[in-house]
Amino acid sequence: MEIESRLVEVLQHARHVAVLTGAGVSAESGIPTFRDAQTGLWAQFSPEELASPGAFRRNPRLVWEWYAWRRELVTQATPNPGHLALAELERRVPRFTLITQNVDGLHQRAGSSAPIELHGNIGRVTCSEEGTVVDRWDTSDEELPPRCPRCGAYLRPDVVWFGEQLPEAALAAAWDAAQSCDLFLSVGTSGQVEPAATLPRVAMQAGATVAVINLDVTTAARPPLYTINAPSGVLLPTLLRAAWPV
Ligand code: BV8
Repeated sequence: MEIESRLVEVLQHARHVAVLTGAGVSAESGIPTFRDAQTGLWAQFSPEELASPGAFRRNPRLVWEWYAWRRELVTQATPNPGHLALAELERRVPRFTLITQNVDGLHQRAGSSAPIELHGNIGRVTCSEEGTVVDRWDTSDEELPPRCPRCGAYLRPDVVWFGEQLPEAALAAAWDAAQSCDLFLSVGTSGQVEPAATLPRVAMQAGATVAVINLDVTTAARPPLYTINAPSGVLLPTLLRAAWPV
């Protein structure tokens, strides 16, 4: 796969690389992307219907079980070469910021040191009233969702639902990185969900080179914008090897 030499040069000389990842980066780990997360049992629901406070209020058990199903998928999954390439990239450049929309924790398992989790992490559970993380709860009784051992409210996944605010510090750190980086990679995201989808534009307006790596990218590109139609698990290792041949 041929990568534009200009982009490789920008990467080799970049002071600060920022990367935004979406569900496409975990697709090659066998985790359905958000748009096709609805397979089989869940086909009759749309993510926006299940990933919202309203859905949890109306049917807490259904929402809890959807996340339990996805948590199981994530536990079975392993980081793919795209995740591993991003963990290596962090070691190759002077300053690196990884911003992820994914809630699967695969970047951490691949060795990325401090990904900014804009939408939370499905591996964590919080009290739906107190907002604090709950590590252990009573699994003896059948009731789902389980209840907070402190206040008795339902437990919920520690993810940001549609209509909920993103964690302020995470969003601010992501915005800062987009404004100060000299190379911004947007990888495996359809760019449908705000405010994450605005980050590549913030980087472009701040003068960064932006590369969009996706399977269905269509925009016509000319520097400082690059678009590459390729699976991230193939493209990212290829990009690293082009910049830093072993
Ligand atoms: C907010 C966690 C302020 C949960 C997620 C009306 C009312 C209320 C809100 C809104 C509204 N209109 C707009 C909004 C804002 C809303 C929004 O953007 N809605 C969209 C649907 C229009 N945003 C919010 O609500 C956010 N909060 O704005 O607060 C506010 C508050 C109240 C009212 C207004 C504003 C919160 C958004 C966070 C939602 N939570 N996840 C969970 O996971 O269950 S979002 C979830 O969907 C993911 O985290 C991810 O961000 C998103 C999916 O996007 P992608 O990651 O891009 O995945 P997708 O499947 O779409 O695309 C995959 C791509 O990869 C594809 O392009 C594919 O081609 C490519 N690909 C596939 N395989 C590969 C590949 N690429 C490379 N290699 C491969 N192998």
